[in-house]
Amino acid sequence: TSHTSAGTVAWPDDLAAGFRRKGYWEDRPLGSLLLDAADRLPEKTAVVDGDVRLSYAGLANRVDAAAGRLLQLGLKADDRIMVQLPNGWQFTVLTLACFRAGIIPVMALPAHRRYELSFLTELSEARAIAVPDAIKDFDHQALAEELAAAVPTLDVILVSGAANTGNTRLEDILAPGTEVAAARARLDAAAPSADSPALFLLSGGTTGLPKLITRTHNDYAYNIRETSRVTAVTEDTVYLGTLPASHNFPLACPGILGILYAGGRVVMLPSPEPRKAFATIEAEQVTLSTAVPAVAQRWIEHQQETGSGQLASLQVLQVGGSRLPDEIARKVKPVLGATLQQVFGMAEGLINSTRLDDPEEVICTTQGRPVSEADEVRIVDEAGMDLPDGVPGSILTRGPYTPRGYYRAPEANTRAFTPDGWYASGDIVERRPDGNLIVQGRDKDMINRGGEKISAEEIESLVYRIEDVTMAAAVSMPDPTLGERLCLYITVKPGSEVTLQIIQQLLRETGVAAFKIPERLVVVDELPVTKVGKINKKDLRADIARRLAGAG
Ligand code: J2J
Repeated sequence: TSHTSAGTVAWPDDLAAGFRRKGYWEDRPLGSLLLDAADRLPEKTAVVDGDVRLSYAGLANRVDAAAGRLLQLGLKADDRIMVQLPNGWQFTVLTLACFRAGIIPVMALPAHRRYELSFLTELSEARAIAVPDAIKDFDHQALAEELAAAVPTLDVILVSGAANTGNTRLEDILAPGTEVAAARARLDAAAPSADSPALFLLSGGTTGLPKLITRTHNDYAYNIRETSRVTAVTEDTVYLGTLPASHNFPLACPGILGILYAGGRVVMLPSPEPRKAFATIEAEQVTLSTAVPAVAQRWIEHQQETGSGQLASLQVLQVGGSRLPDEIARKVKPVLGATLQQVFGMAEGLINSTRLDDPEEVICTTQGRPVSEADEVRIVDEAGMDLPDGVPGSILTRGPYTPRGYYRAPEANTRAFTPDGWYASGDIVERRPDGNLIVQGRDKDMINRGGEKISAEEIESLVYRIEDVTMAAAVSMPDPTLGERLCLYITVKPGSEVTLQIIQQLLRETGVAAFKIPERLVVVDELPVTKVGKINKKDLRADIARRLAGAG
C-alpha cells in the first residue's frame, strides 16, 4: 500500500518498517526538523545573503508566517509550487515554508525556460510559481504570466522584486509575522505526514522528457543527516552555496538544509565567480563549500594567479556532479588549502563520498563510498550478473533515501528501476576492494556539461522539428573547462542546408535552457550505425574528439 500521494512509488511496507525500526526514518516532517535550531540558538545567524542576515529566530518567524500566507492564498497541503529562484534568502525561506505547510516545491533551475517550465508545470499540476522579476535581460515574470495563461492549474504568481498588478510580491509573503507562537502552533497541528512528498527534484535525464523525483520528508531528512555526518557539519560550520540551490548537492548533501539542521550558517551567492566567492569566504569565514569540477578548476586557477590569503578559513571543498580528473583533485589541498571531498551523488538518492580522514590516494583518485550503512550497491554486467571488485560495470542501488520510481512515469520506471526496486543510474563504476567507487564512464545517453545534465534524446527530438533534418544524434565532445559540451551530428535532405545558427535559433525560440543548446554542428552524409541498427554514438564521440584534436 502507498502512503504517499498519487503518482509516486512508495517503498514496500516491510522495508519502510525496517527503516523506522533502525532509526533511518524518524517520522518528523522537514519543516519542524529544520527549525529545531531556532529554539536552541535563536540569536545565531542562520542565513546570509548580501546585506540580509537572518537569525534563527528571524528565519523561523518568517518561515511560519510565510507558510500561513501561502495557505491564505488558497494553496493547501500536497499542492505543487514551481520554484525558480536564484540563490538568495528568498529561496531558503520559501522552501522551508513549503515544507512547513506540506506544499511541494518543484525545484526548477534559473536556467530553465518556457519548454522546461511548461512541461514541469503540467506534469506536477502546479498551482503556483515563484520567480524573480528578471535576471539580466530575461523577464521571468512575463514567462510566468505566459505559463499561467496556458496551464489551467496555475493561478498564483509570486514575484521576487517588482511584481506586476495581479501578481503577489514574494517578499511580502516571506515577511516576518506578528503572532509567532500562534502561527507555529497552527502549523504544528496541521503538519504533513513524514511519509508524504516534501519536494520534487529534477532528474538528470536520459529520456525525451524531464522527470520528477519525489523525495519524502523521511527520506530527505535521512539524506541530510547522513551527508552531514560524513562531512562533519556542526554549529560552527559556515557554508557557502554558489551552485544553483535547487540542485540536490548544494541543497541537501549536506548543503543548505544540512547546515540549518545543525545550527550552522548558510551564505548564499548566485554565482561561483571566484573574485566574489573568495571575498565572501573571507568576509564570512566560510568553512565548507560545494563545487562542480569546472568551478573547482576556476577557483584553483584564480588562487594560483592571485596567491590570495582569502581562503584561510576554508576547511573542506566538496566536488562532484561530474568526474573530477585526478590531476585537478591533487591540486585542491596544496592550492586551496582545503580538504577535498569527492561526491558522486544523484538526485535519485544514493550519495557516495570520500571521508575527510581518508588517505590522500583515496581522496584524489576515487569518488568515495555510500554515506549510509543502509545503502545497497551492486556492480553488474549487461546480463545483470554481479561483477567482482575491480571490474567496471553498471551500478545498481537501493536504500532508505533512494526512491523506487519517478513521478508519473511508468515507462521510464520500467527502464530505470528493476522489479525489485534497484535504481540503475546508467553510470559505469568500478568498486575497489576497499569499497571506494571510481566512476569510469556511463552507458546512458546523456551529456554532462560541467555538471548540468542534458538528455540526448530530448535535444534530438526537438531538432527533428526541422523538416530538412533526416537524422540527428547529440553527443558529448571533450572540453578542457567543462569536461564535456554538446555536439550535434545530423544528416539533411539532399540539396538542403541546415546550419548551427538555424538549430540554435530553433531551440532558443522553443524556450530551451541555454546550457542544452548544441555548441557545435557536424553535418555528415551518413551516420554510423551499430550491428542492431542504432546510431553508433561511440564512433561519433571518437570522431568529434579526433576533429577537435586535429583543429587544436
Ligand atoms: C562522475 N559522475 C558524477 C562524480 C555525479 C551530489 C553530487 C552530485 C549530484 C548530481 C548530486 C559524479 N563523478 N563525482 O545530486 O547530491 C553524474 C552521474 C550521476 C549523475 C547524477 C549530489 N557525481 N555524477 O550530479 O542528479 O552520472 O546529481 O548519475 O544532477 O551525475 O546527476 P544529478
